[in-house]
Amino acid sequence: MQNVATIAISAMIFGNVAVADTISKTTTFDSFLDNSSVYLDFMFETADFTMPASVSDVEVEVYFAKHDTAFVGGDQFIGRNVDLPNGEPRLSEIEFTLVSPSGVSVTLVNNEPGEESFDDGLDPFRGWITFSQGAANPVNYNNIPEEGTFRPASGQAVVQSLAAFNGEDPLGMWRLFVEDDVMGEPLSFYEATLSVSTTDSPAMVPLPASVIMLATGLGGVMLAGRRASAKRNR
Ligand SMILES: [Ca+2]
Ligand SMILES: [Ca+2]
Repeated sequence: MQNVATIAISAMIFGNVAVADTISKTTTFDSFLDNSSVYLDFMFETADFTMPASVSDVEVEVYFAKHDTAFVGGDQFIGRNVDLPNGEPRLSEIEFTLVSPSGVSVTLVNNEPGEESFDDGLDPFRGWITFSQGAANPVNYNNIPEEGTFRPASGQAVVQSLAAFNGEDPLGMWRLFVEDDVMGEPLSFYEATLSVSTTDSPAMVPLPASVIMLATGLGGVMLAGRRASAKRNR
């Protein structure tokens, strides 16, 4: 019982209770890529986290469609609520790569020749996919994208993990590289959300005088208890 009280009091005095934050930022694109690429930016600042902080987990959610070319008015972008054109979508053209502020890079979906995460596929895809290292399956476990939560699958030979970001400084510009690497059959990309979780390092937190007085008073009581106990042990 006394041990429990001692731990509680030391936690109050030093304020070294671990703090975990998860901060999410969304960047909207609502345009298309076709034999082109873009970096979507996610800025994380000191005010977002309890400092000091280091990355303990990273998740990325993307909302996109991959589809055949629509020969209507030459418009290649298919809006969120517009039916996708039928035809082969060339799913193998997709790349998503997340880059941390310090330059650590994790490929979530790969389109390098011979390392494509997805098959070309027969039907267009539109949906939300969350990349999370805790997911049961890689995103390409059926060789085509499906809605849900998956681990990255950066090609047949290259396996990368979102855990590569753990321990990083969360502050600064995170960037999601989004690419469609062959002309024809565009990638309509709507938005992405990056969630960065952190843990703080144990830190000395200034406490109000009343708390310190309370702790001191309890310490006095415990000291008296120890004296009494010592006497009995003689
Ligand atoms: Ca590429
Ligand atoms: Ca294309």
